[in-house]
Amino acid sequence: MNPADRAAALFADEHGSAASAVWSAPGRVNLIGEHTDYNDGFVLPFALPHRTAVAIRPRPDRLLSVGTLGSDGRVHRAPVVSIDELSPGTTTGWVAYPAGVAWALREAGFPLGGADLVIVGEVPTGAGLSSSHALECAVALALLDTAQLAPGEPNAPSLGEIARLVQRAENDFAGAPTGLLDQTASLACTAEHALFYDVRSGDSEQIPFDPRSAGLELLVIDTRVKHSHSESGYGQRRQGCERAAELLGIKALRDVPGDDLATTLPKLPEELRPLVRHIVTENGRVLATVDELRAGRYAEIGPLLIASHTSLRDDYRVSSPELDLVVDSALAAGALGSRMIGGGFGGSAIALVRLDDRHRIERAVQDAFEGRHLAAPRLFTAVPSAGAGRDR
Ligand code: GAF
Repeated sequence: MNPADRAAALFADEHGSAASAVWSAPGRVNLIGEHTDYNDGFVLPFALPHRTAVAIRPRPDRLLSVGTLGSDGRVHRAPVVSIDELSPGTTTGWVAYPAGVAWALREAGFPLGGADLVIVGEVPTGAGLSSSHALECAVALALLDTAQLAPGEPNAPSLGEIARLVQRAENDFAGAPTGLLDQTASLACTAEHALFYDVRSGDSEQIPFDPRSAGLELLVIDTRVKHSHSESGYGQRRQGCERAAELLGIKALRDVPGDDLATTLPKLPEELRPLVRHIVTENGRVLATVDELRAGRYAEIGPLLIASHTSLRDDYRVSSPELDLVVDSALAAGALGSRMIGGGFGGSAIALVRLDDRHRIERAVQDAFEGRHLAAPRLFTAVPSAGAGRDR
């Protein structure tokens, strides 16, 4: 059963009658453009088929009751909270994500009543595939729907505005200083496309991306080493970038032209130079990848993926031994390109492979993990899929 049907069925079990709507939102893979989003740069994500669904029904008392399907097959209900009493720090654990979205919507002046929610998620958690944003985007859309403000309704906020509200929930309520990549991907991606998104201008373009049509597959390889933004060096990297921009007298590192790197870097303290080099070169790689995809030259993006990983590993220093092992073993076995994705410090990598090589490469990565006595990685083929929407 898909997560939307499951959420609808569980809602009826839990609450004795049907939900008024079910919304779902996907996890994402970022093809390239890592850590560029909070530097006003370019990203190129696509949505995964894995989704988080939220069955919802409004209630009149401004209370929020949230249940989520656990790995034990049971619905775990968090204590009921009053929407009026939500404030950062009052809620911890998984419920901070849906509660944070309600808080951000309330703060922005949206006329929310209360709601009962039942959540079913199938995006792997802690895998760098944006499970928290899938949850937050589905909750945001479901809550807006209870106020007749879902996309398509008169006076509904735009997808860009919803993405910013979700970012506020994540930054100020859940305490993770993330950028705009993941929410935008979850809300705005379409099947068989990657989303070329310019974070500064808010402009986006759907770029056809269907690896199978070129005899290729894009594998996602989850190292099963959990990553967490609030505990990781993510915030430190972000602060480093902001400091560098300030020292250079520019709004964001987006403003350093690629051909100015040689003159720009010596103006900065030694420790900030590799961060700046990564952001500037990564923005260039996004643009180059878009050019290749537009020309239908999918295999040609391989070297760009490899260069992105090298830059994330050596300059931005957000890779991990397990992510490097995936990339090295996949490339040694014939992958056309491979790199870590997402915030880093754990989570997943991708590998672009020829269909005929898939099983050999999969085996090689598994053997490499077994050889180091590491837990077996989880592998699947990523199919660019639809963004968030209403299921029922
Ligand atoms: C995480 C963050 F949530 C994104 O905003 C982005 O910065 C990404 O790491 C790195 O590109 O997924």
